[in-house]
Amino acid sequence: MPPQTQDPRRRLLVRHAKNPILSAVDWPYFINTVFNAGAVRLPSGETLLLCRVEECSGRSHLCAARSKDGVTGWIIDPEPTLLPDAENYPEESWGIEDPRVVWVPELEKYVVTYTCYSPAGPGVSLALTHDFREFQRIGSVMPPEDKDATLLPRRIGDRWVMVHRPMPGSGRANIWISFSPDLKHWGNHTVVLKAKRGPWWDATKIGISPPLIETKEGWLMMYHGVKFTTAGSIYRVGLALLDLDDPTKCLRRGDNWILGPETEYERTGDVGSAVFPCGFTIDDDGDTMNLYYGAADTCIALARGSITGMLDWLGMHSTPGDPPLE
Ligand code: BMA
Repeated sequence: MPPQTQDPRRRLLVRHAKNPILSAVDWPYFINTVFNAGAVRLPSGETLLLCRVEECSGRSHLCAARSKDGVTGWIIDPEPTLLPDAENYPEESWGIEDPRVVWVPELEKYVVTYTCYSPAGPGVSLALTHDFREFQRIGSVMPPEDKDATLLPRRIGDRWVMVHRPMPGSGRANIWISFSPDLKHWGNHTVVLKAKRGPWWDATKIGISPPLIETKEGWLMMYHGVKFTTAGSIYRVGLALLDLDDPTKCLRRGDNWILGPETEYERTGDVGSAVFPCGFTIDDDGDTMNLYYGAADTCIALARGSITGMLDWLGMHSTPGDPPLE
């Protein structure tokens, strides 16, 4: 067995020394936990995290935190930024969760995909914003049970593309892609990546993590896998590459996870053994990724890595296409 320092995963994502970078004690109002944040770099150069905040009722809302260096000095909205609107959107009556944010040049707006939660179950909703102060809701676009959704930042052909994770009765949850002419009406639903079986880290339940990254080689997709064990679930993150022109086609799927719960703040919390990235920013070099992830459903942590490094790793540690289930 090679020493851990030889493990190629170690070089892909490096945890920040100041982790966790945000937790409930930092909040200007009383909350239970803060985790699973969408992330963008604003035109000012600031990093904005749109965080999932869990209230002491157990329901969640979204709150924006801004920082000059993306690590320290966070200025957090003094009140919730986006609250569930159960009156007009009953699908949000149990809260809103896990936002992913993409800048869409054609719309000159950020599109937020988030989980709307109600007695009917979790579904997918969309909202548009240009400043993270005013939001224009498109409403629910995927009925329960469905979650873990992100929009591609541009149309392919003339259709918008959404990656998401419906939850069928069988319990095996795969990643799907759907298409829309107008962001509201979605169809041509296609499975793009299937959950594996048996001992794999990504058996039974998978879903996207942050938004996809457009590279020359394809859409780089970080996705989470859930391993069920007798001691509970373990949430980890791995990589796949989708075809640029036809993202329903998986070009490569990594064998191993690249980020899993290891540290105290990832292993211990409201939901232990969970790392759950929903957003990243990219530095001026166009290659260094700052990946923001929820740790143990309790706080937000940061890991940095190189996109080129991830593509190189995928080239060496993956199987072409989406391998068969067995
Ligand atoms: C998933 C989502 C995430 C959560 C994770 C671990 O199903 O609901 O919001 O972080 O479980 O509890």
